[in-house]
Amino acid sequence: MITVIAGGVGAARLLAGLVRVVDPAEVVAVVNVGDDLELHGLRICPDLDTITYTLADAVDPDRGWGLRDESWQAMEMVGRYGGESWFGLGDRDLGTHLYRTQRLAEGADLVAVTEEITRAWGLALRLLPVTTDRLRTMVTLGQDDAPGPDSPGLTAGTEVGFQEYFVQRRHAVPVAAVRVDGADLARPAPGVLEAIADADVVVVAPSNPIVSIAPVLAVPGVRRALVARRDDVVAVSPIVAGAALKGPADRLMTELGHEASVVGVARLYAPFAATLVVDEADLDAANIIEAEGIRPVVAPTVMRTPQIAAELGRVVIDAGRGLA
Ligand code: FO1
Repeated sequence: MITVIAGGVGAARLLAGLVRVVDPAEVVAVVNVGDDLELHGLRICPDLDTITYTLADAVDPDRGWGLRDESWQAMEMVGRYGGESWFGLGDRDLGTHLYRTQRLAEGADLVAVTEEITRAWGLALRLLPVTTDRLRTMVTLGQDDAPGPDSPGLTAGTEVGFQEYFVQRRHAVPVAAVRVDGADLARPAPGVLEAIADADVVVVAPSNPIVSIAPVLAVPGVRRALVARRDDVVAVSPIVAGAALKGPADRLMTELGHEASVVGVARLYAPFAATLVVDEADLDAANIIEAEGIRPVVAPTVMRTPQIAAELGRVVIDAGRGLA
């Protein structure tokens, strides 16, 4: 079994590569739910849906999230009434949130509903929300020296939900702190700790270390379960040559006092991962990474094509099995 600690887009791309080199039924993704939000009375799970749509080859390739061939009539109607239309919910995507919300209201839990949705898309891999309890990544905004149209002069110290930071303000504002609301009371969903304990290899996907990976590890018991498997944990750096490939991972690391580089990622991940896969662009950092107590493996990590994603999947599995 290959267990993958997963956020959104980067994790979805790696998973799409992994399922081309191993039996998809052997893959379990433990997925972040800290990005989730309630909007229009609906429960929305961006990371679960991004992975589902990507693996079903239904995701919009340009956005990396949401469905291709989407229309936006419903949100236009909401906007017409002055309702909240800043979070882009497409008309087909809304069907997912309607179904999930109804099933949760009927008393089904998020593990069961996620299973129903992935099965409906014909996926063989298992997606597990890290918890079925409430978990919300909250972002405290820092001093914005260049207020723009996306951050209407908000004072430093304002705390907003993750999507209000990431989408509504287009993450165009500095961050002073990130916390995971509900982490202290959340319990790992059934199967999560077993998926980590029983895996041949545990993979930390190239997701945002601060707002995708950290919230998963913030659920009591999860980080400890990873530390116990450290020798078999392989992480893939989301930072390449000092920059994030998508989203604010580099800026968030800097704003929160970490080095936005593969060395900064190595320092964050060394306690629970024995191996860090970095892109060839970071070959010269290999010895510094080693000094941080984590073994570097250098390979192409920019998944421009499904073939590169599959090759990266192969590298990750071999590294986890001590073959690379
Ligand atoms: N990201 C955006 O940048 N703008 C959006 O309007 C947006 C809407 C959206 C709707 C459903 C969904 O599943 C994801 C959506 N995302 C949007 C992406 C989402 O904010 C991120 O994928 C994750 O939360 C971070 O990985």
